[in-house]
Amino acid sequence: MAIFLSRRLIRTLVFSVISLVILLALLNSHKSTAAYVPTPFRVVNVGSFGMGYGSSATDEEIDELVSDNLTTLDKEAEETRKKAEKAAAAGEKKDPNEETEGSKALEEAAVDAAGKPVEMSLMDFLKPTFAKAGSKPKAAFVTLARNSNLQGLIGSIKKMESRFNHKYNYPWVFLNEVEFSDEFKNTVKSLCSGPVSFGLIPEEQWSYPEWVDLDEAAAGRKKLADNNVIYGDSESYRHMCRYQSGFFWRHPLLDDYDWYWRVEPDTRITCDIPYDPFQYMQDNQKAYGFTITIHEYEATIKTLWKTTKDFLKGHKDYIVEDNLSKFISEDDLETYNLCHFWSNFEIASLNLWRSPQYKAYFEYLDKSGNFFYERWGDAPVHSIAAALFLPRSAIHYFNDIGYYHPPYHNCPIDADLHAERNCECEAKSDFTFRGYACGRQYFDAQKLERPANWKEYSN
Ligand SMILES: Nc1nc2c(ncn2[C@@H]2O[C@H](COP(=O)(O)OP(=O)(O)OP(=O)(O)O)[C@@H](O)[C@H]2O)c(=O)[nH]1
Ligand SMILES: [Mg+2]
Repeated sequence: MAIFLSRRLIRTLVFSVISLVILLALLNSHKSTAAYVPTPFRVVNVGSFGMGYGSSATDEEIDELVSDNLTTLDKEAEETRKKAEKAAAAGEKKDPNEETEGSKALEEAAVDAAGKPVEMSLMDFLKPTFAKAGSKPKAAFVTLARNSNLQGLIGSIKKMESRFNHKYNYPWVFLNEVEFSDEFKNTVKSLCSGPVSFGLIPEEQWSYPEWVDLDEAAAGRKKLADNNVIYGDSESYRHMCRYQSGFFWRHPLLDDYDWYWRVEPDTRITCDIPYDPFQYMQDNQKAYGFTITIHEYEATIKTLWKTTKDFLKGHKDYIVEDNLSKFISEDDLETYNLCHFWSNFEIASLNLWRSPQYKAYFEYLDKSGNFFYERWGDAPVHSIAAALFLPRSAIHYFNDIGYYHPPYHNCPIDADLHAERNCECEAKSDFTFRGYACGRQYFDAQKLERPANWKEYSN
């Protein structure tokens, strides 16, 4: 009897343990698929457009954010980075005959033996990237900066690490047209939890191309400066915009990556990011992700739309079906409404810019010289390309990522999400539905229903 009872007891115990293990496994698998899926939107028709202005953050707000005491985290970051660099160095010693899956292979597949582009849609070009669904994305943060941006960058990196990257240890690539100082390198290395590399920009990518007339460029700068246009007289700003449009993704330090997250000085991630946005992009066939939309200063892009239309005349097939063109034009592409994704934050596919379609578009724009004669920004250039050459399903609004670039915030206006993600931004500072933003145009173009409470945050 005693033996019989204890056998029954053992069987019950074994059964309970197995059930518990199965239950835990189920819960865990549910978490891993659901974790990176941001709040879904429903698809319905939406209303009209109005004017208003977003609220600005104060200098005190920035100071308070910068002065965060993250010393323990910094040490942890440095230790993790060292480990990650060792692992990366070990990985570099791989078989040189191993087939490369990097940018070179993709670009080679897009041309024939004679170097002529093969007929291939942009989504076909991106297919090998999306075929990697489920595997860890080849991704890096990319920061273009001057040595003098160091102080502004410290806060940006600390927040990115504490809100997201300390769990993922993605690498960071810093680019500059002059050598980074030792102080710059040592400081940022001590803050990043992943491998860090520093790249020098080739001179021909940060200087005037031979077809640009320098007198005409000087006259163009004077005209914008006389009209008080921001950065109107700046040459370096123009080189920066041209570089961000046509070159950063060609830097050899990025060759092995599929994805990048652009980070600028003086920006802040203001809510926890408890999932991997790169993974979300890769697994869901997204090619371009953003947080803030805004109107461009018309004076800086007087002929951008005309030049774009001229280009499209020869490349009608580049405009894909079910694109996001309504985001950039409300009259069937007759005129540009100045809406764009604010490119100081981008989580996107490097292969989008490496595609034959985008490269041809950039070359055409560049030949006009108007990155210099006018002051074309990389934000409208990227946005127009994404809105026309990608299906709208490949463009993603990270409504759940709290982000601040002076003077505008993307801050979740959903109270539950705001609390769940530990946001430090104020929902009332959210820019999305203010008149100068383009959230309304975006939601319309994507046929998304605006959040129920959007009007409270609209002026
Ligand atoms: N290396 C280098 N980086 C630059 C230069 N000018 C701007 N950048 C970087 O390019 C990015 C965009 O420049 P910003 O000055 O922030 O331009 P912006 O965001 O339009 O304007 P702000 O409102 O001033 O932030 C930032 O990451 C800067 O650090 C430059 O001359 N050299
Ligand atoms: Mg900036």
